[in-house]
Amino acid sequence: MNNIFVTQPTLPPFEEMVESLKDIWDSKWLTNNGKYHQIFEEKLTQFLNVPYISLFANGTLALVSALQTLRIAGEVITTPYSFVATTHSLNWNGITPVFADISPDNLNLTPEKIEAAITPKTSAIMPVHVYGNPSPVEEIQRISDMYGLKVIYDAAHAFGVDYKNTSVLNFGDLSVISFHATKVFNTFEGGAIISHDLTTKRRVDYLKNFGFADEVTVVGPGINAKMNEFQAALGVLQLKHIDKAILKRKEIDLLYRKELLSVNGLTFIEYPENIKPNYAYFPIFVKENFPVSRDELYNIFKEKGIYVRRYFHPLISQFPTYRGLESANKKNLPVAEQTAREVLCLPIYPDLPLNEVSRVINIIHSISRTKRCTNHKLEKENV
Ligand code: T4K
Repeated sequence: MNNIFVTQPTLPPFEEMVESLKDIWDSKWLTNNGKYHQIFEEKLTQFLNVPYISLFANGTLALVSALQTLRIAGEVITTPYSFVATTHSLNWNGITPVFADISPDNLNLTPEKIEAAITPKTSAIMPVHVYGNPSPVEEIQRISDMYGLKVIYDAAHAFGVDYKNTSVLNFGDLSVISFHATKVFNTFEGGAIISHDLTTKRRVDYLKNFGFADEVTVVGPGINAKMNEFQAALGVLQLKHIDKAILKRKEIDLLYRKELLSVNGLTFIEYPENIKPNYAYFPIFVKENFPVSRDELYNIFKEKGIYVRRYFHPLISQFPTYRGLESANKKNLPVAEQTAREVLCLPIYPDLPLNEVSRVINIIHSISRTKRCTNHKLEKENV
């Protein structure tokens, strides 16, 4: 049997990339706003229907640079239920992260908890559209207007997601996306910042290029976070195939939803009607009344060569770098704590055959038919 991963990168036909590579080789222009960089930036701006995009070497450097762009300092309110890069980007800027709890409905920061976490030192909010599910963008805007805070969305998961018929990337002061190999849209590594006016885009572009505004002017402590021509050329090709890739994800998502709906002790997130999802992840939540615990289910899959993942366990607030913070206290984050204990992300990617999805589903069905043991251990003979 084949190994199955939580995700696998989608790639364009190899021959298409060879053509682009030949072109890059011939041109000898490899990075620093080259031809493919310019083409990709323009095509991506149109595809995502956003005002301005600045391409980056990866999403983490884009997050770090977004905070620099807006000169964010002091405290930033953020979610513990994310990939660790979200909080690390604050740390790299000398900012104190303040964790707030998430909503059980969409696993994003809740407006009430954000508001309750504001102090005189708060300068911004960094919410995450976790799994591509939009944060409560209108309420967050209301809070930011009222308290004079900036909003930088970590939209690493939200490529192609619409909210009320507009890209979810159009909300907040800046949004950051990731094109890492494991994402819905990849350029091997890569990322971007979405900004709403040309002045801000220019500042982002200076900062990702060491702060150079021209040959002799450095406007700030910039970094090298530029996307190279290889990544950009791949991005241009990926755009031709992305719609089909998202449709294939949708097919898998629907199959899981249909087949797992009736399983006692498992839940999953419903998509609200006013969004167009990208089907980036398929998280399930293993409740107390499922015959095995989340970790036992994880190990059963692993033994069968199915490498599911516990995104996002442990919570960022539990890592040694952050667990000493007052806001990292488990009592402050009950929903995030419970979600991190229950979550398991099932495999979902365009090249995953439906019969393999059925294999995953059948394993869950056969476990769900076993009796729950008092110590939450699987009665192995029944599986
Ligand atoms: N903010 C959020 C909310 C994020 O989720 C992320 C990244 C970021 C910010 C930062 O963006 P980047 O700087 O990465 O652009 C993975 C990714 O490395 C990371 O990009 C992603 N989030 C996170 C959710 O997942 P790992 O440590 O779980 O990846 P890894 O290497 O274990 O890969 C997972 C599975 O994917 C493997 O079991 C097999 C498959 N895989 C992976 C790679 C790299 C492949 O099939 N091919 C590959 O090339 O973090």
